[in-house]
Amino acid sequence: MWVIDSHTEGEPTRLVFDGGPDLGSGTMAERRDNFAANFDDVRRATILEPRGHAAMVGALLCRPVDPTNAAGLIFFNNEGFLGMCGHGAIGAAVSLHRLGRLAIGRHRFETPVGTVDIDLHDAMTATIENVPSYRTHKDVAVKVQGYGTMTGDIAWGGNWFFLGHAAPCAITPANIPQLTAAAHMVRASLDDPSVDHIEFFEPSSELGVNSRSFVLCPGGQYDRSPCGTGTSAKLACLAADGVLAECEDWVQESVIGGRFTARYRKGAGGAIIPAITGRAFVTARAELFFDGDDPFRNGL
Ligand code: PYC
Repeated sequence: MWVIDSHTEGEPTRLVFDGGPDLGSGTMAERRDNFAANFDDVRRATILEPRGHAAMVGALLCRPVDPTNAAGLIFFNNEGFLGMCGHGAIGAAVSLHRLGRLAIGRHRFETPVGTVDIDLHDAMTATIENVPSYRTHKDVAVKVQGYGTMTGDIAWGGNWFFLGHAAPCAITPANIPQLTAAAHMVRASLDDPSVDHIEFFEPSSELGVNSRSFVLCPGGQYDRSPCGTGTSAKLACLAADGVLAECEDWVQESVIGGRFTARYRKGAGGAIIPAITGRAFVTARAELFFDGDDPFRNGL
């Protein structure tokens, strides 16, 4: 299997560009279901130790259903599969460009939750125009053992998010263990298991940055990037509250200081179409081996 690794604002993506499982010719959602049902050992072997690590996000490059689209992408992590992945789509675009398979310019990627536009500006910078994003619940009060009642919104940005109005402590790298523990407790306290990403926000002290966030991903890892789908969910809430105008920039910073610049245009039925700009850097290109005698060949 051939992979190319990158990080987008600190968050890793491993793009499988050759030698991945044959998932047939259905939609990306059908192929994702086939992947989950029949090739979960491939998911694990590709990104877990000893070849990867728990924070790694995988992206399987697929032939698109619509030949006018650039590619299909199926995103996966240490625990399972993602609907969309903003940092992963930016990483995939930059990596495909490095491989000579994607020109600078505008393209479309098919994902399990819809087709997204990607504008590759240069060899490291891309804007992803995400799937329609929207808030479903405002000011949900959640009783969280050890933390009292925490309130937040629930929104879709290509994955489901609970967006806490307040953080349990300052959003700093030193507090990542406490933030992770609190976000785990929030997730365990929510009624809806499909809401599997938890975000906390605080205002940023950096000039030109609107907000700093902490994002817990479904596999228990924190997002090193500001999270493309999470920023999309945030924009959906800001738009619904009338505090961010169409086309106005919103700069979202991650707990480790990575930044996305985001904006939205209005979509159908009250949804917004978020656009997220960020940078990715290619870190490696490798052939992965799976030795039949290796007791840990399917990952740890
Ligand atoms: O950037 O959308 C994102 C994302 C989801 C999970 C990790 N990153």
